[in-house]
Amino acid sequence: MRKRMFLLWMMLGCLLLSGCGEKQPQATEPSLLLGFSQLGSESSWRIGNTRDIEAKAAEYGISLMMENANQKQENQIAALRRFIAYRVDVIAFSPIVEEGWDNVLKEAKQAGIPVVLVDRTIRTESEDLYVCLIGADFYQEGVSAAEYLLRKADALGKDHLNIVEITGTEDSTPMRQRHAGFMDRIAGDDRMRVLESVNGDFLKSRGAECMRYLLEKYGKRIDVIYSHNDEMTMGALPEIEQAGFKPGQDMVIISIDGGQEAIDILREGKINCIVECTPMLGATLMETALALKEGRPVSPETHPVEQVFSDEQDLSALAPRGY
Ligand code: GYE
Repeated sequence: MRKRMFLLWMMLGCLLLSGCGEKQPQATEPSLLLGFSQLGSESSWRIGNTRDIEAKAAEYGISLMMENANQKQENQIAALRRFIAYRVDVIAFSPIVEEGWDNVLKEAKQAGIPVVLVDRTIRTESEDLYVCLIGADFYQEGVSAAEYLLRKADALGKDHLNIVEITGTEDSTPMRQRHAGFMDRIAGDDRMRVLESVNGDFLKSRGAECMRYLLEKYGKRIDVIYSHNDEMTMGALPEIEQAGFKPGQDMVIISIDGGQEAIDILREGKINCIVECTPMLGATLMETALALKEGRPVSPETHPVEQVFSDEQDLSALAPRGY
């Protein structure tokens, strides 16, 4: 793959250097060149998303320039600038945070290259700096997590539940909206009390650190852990066990994503509920890129259909998750 990418970049470089930047109608020319800036590899969700985009680009015969920003916004901005310099047909990116994109997006607009947001959204001065968003409804995911908890509280007959929240990357769309949806939905139910929200940056190691801190501070007062992704949940679980508690029994564990490893842990009973967030956005991205290249209209927002997996269901027949 790397070798193929390298050759492609070399070919493009030669074309630019020889003053032939304009695409020539050659038999070997790909139908569409898509530049995609992935934000990092922080989770199995992200790795699944990267693989899906690569696989779908190959399936659709779309030439993909993929760059991984390793969790740094400045790397993403640099990648977008390279895509503009290479005059790709379409730029797509998964913005690590919501703010700080206006300048580079204005450059893309001036170059006449349409921009598609994948997975997360941004805040801009003007909405016309990008064409559309393909990603999950994170607010609804937060609402679904809260609705599971309300049902669980009924089932347990509890009149009081202390909640701790481990959130994703600060200022990212899933962090903001998963928090907001959850808080809005539990508001007004006086059984629910949030002790503290801490930032785990969507990382397993940070999930463990956050959990250690929360256990030291609140110990057995914690009834519920709401974690914004599976990775942080999997970091937190061993900490809970080491502190002498049984996750899934002494503490209700709610997670988001639904990768295979977490689903297996849910089946073991150590996680109570996982709200699905699918990383399989590649096909919609390829369809969108082709439509943009051909000047067809695209829908401004596309959300994948998502489910909730929990200890309320029989999950024995659930198909392999693929991420
Ligand atoms: O939930 C998390 C990943 O933006 C939906 O980012 C994505 C989130 C996903 O790191 O695992």
